[in-house]
Amino acid sequence: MLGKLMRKKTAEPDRLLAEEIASVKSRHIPAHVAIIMDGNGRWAKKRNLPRIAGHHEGMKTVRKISRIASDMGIKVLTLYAFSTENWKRPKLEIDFLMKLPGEFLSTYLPELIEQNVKVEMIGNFELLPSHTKNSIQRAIDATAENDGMTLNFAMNYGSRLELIQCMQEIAKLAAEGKIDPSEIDESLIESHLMTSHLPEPDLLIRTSGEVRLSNFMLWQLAYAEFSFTDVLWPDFDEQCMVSEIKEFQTRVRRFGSVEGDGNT
Ligand code: V07
Repeated sequence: MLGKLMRKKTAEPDRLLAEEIASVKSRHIPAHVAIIMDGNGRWAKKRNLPRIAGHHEGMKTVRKISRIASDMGIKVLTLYAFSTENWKRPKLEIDFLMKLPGEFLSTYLPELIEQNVKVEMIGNFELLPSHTKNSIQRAIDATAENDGMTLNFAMNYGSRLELIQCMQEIAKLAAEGKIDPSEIDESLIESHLMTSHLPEPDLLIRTSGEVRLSNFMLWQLAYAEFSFTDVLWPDFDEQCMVSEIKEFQTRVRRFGSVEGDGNT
């Protein structure tokens, strides 16, 4: 009896969600969604828990949102997991954060493989602790042949550093006489960014009510739709993600056209 009641309680939202996914899929799906996963510390504070408890809960949200993004047919999901500024946090918190990729992957890698997800990373890989690098590299290798959704983690990523490295590479080519400065255009710059192989994000979501970019994909987000939600990342669920995509679908994308690009 109890089992039946519990099933009824959970099956109905599942069916509604499945219907919503089907309806969302019949319209234009953003190819690339980028998310700033903010509010983990605040989620923990509200519950009198240590910040690391919020980070751990946030990791479970990563799993939920990756799965539904893949179900909706999103081709690339970029998640801002650790910024170059995050090194300023207390050492114990950093140590905990650096263990999350290993924990996440030892729990969920089989599931990602089953979903045909390809794991990738942008950011300065070399400066991560070796146990973190090893976990991520193993996941990248194990999923390299997958051709479903790309789950792209921004780890030790900062957009200004990315642009500095890009400019240094291009300046070197110019100094060596391999290119002429007049050949520097958008496509050359893009080819020297960490996202050179990915489409530009169509949608940026930031959770937890902060309305800032915080050094995230400054070049790549030039034409993206932005969505800021007050929901804290650990509370951001499948329904929130579907609603974000539905909202995206109602916005008219007019970039490059004469009308309504906001600069005339
Ligand atoms: C982290 C959980 C999500 C909220 C934001 C802060 C804490 C998953 C990963 C991860 C990274 C690379 C990878 C597999 C998983 C992760 C960090 C923090 C540093 F290949 N969640 N998560 N990495 N949080």
